[in-house]
Amino acid sequence: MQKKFTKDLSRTIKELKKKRNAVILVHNYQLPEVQDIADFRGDSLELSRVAATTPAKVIVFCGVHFMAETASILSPDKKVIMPDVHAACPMANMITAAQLRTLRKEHPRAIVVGYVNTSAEVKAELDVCCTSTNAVAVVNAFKDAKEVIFVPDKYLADYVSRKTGRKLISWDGFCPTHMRITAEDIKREKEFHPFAKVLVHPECRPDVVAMADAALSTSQMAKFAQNDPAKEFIIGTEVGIIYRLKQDNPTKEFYAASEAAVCPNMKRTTQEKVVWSLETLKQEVRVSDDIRRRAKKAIDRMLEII
Ligand code: CIZ
Ligand code: SF4
Repeated sequence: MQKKFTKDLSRTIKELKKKRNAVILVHNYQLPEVQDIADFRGDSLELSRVAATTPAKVIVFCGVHFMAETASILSPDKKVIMPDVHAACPMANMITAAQLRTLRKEHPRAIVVGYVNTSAEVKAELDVCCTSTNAVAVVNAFKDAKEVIFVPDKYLADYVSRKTGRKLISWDGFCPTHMRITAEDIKREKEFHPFAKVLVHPECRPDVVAMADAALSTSQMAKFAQNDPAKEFIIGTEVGIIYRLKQDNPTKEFYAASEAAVCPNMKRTTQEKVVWSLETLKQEVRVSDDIRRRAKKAIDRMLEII
């Protein structure tokens, strides 16, 4: 019964998509039922780039709020809607534009680098944006800077600092989902699966990152899993990506480092909500022109570096 219902919904979604000239963009951490109706799956930057180039007029963004904002910043002429606009990123909400302005005042000579997991208002205060894929390259591009501020993720800052050999002025932000993955988890999974490679996200705690074979963004994990000869992988990031990894690599095995690494905000979006958003064209995510222009500068500067 449940299966038939899901099938009907996906057919409805297909019809509505056509009617609305819409494209469905789905983040790697979304529920399987949402991944199943994706036109594109990826990380936030990959999806924003699709948003900017697609001929569709409506973007249904299945992810969290800052991601939909980023898509809207890069494609202001399109209507970006979220099936659940309350899907927020707690890490992005750990720093405000006013707090960042104060930090900048305390370090007037610093270059301000900000993770993509920030609100549009915070992006408008940055010199340059970065993602977990390119954070090291972005910081390396400012060799002459006397000081570098890196917000909001203290663990990603720690990882970048180690990789670049630079001291960074960081903020006390973190991802509550990646925090749940512990060194104990990695140790246990390695005992269960001694031949598996350990891939973790750099949002993980430093002791977890230190035990990994590689620290990678989700887009990098997807590529690594496809290209590496290993047949088994322990995955230290939000568990949603495992569904995609298994689909992309049916002959390989993927084990969650911790089943507790679930982002409740990423799980708010469902097929029912996608139907509702396509029917009503809600909830629209828009960024005011002034914020958009300033935030776009920080994103464009990143895109010039990578
Ligand atoms: O940028 C993204 O999509 C995030 C936050 C995670 C990742 O590494 O893909
Ligand atoms: Fe934010 Fe963490 Fe959820 Fe990603 S997994 S959206 S960083 S809370």
